[in-house]
Amino acid sequence: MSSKTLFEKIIDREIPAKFLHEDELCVAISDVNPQAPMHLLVIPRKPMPRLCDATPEDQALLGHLMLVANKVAADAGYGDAFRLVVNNGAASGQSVFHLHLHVLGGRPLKWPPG
Ligand code: DGP
Repeated sequence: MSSKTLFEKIIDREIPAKFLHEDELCVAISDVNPQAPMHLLVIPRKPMPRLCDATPEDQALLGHLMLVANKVAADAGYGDAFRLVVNNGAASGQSVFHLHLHVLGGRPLKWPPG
C-alpha cells in the first residue's frame, strides 16, 4: 500500500490535476471543493505534514510558497484581494497532511474566519 499523501500523488501525476504553476519547489492547483470563486492550493513538493513541522531550513521554501501564492492570485485576476489560509492540524480543519496554502478570493471574506 502506498504511504504517499494525496498531494504527493497529484505532484507525481498519479492523480490528475491541472497545474496552474509548477517549479522546482512547488505546484499550484485548483481546489476540488472551492470555497470561493478563486480557491487555489499552493503545495510544496517537499512532503511536510503540517506547518508546525517546518524547521529553520524551510524558511526559504515557506517564503517561496507565499510569493507563488501572490503570482497565482494575480494570474487569476485577484492580485489585490485574496486571503491565504493554512490549516495546521485536524482541529483547525486540516484534512490532507501535506502542507498547503489555500489562496481564496472573488467574494467578500469575513473576519474573524469561522
Ligand atoms: P485542508 O482541509 O486544509 O487539508 O485542505 C485540503 C483541501 O484539498 C480541501 O480544500 C479539498 C482539497 N482536495 C481534496 N482532494 C482533492 C483532490 O483530489 N484534488 C484537488 N484539486 N483538491 C483536493
